[in-house]
Amino acid sequence: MGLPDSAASYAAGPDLAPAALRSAGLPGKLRAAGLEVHDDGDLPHQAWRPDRNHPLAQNADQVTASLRQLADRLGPLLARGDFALVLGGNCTIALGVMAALRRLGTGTPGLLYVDRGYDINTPQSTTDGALDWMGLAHALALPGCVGALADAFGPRPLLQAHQVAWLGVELRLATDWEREQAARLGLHVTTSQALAADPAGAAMVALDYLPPGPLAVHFDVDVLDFTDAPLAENTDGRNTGPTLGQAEEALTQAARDPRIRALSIGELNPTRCAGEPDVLARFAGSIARILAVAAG
Ligand SMILES: [Mn+2]
Repeated sequence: MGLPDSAASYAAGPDLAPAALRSAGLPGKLRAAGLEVHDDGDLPHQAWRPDRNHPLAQNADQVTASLRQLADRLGPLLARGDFALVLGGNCTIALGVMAALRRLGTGTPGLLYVDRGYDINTPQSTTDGALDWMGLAHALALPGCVGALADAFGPRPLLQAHQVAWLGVELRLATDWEREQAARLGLHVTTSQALAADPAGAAMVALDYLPPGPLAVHFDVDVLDFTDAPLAENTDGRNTGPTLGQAEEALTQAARDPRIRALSIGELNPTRCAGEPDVLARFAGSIARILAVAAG
């Protein structure tokens, strides 16, 4: 399923990702890897525009409505036993996936959050007003978050700290607020450096921390070394972090985990690789190999 939506982003661009991944041959590569694919299509296209009435939490109502729609669409699909591949869009899509997993009622769900950032800012901790790096603050219902989004999926919090393991965080890019919250809540974090040094080992440590219920993996492509794979909206990751091949190793480890039910991909902006569009096919190939392991 695609979520061609950049309402929570810094600018338009990530809304183009589902179409770009389809054109790069993702469905065909999944089938060639032996998977049975049902393309559930896309939710409505929404391109970012400035929200001058709510500058510090831009387009929050639109984002909330779209995530509720995502959770509703994923529910029946997960209930019939399908694996969900969700193409964002931005990192807030992880909330829609976790809401759907919680509703399954098959145990406490866990989230492996593969991201260069914690994404636990709030409208009060930054002046940017982009919800894409505030998603998990809303899942955890941290002080200062937007009530409507924190309450969008039933009783808050959607997630407790013990349900999330962060993998690939670049600590020097975290805001002071994020560092304080991570320390206060004892968040389980594996750094970008540790992920690149031992991808499978780092993933195993993170997976070990998570509860026994259904597992979702969220893959923000900003975790990647941007020079190796120029895919992310955020270009901070030049010459640091795992290569696409190393990230594939880590996600393959997660794919071997019997709890896995969903993979979401966020923050891919296809205009970033206009000069080297082949990277999209390379990325699609990695995703297909990872999901083939999950299915096997
Ligand atoms: Mn992110």
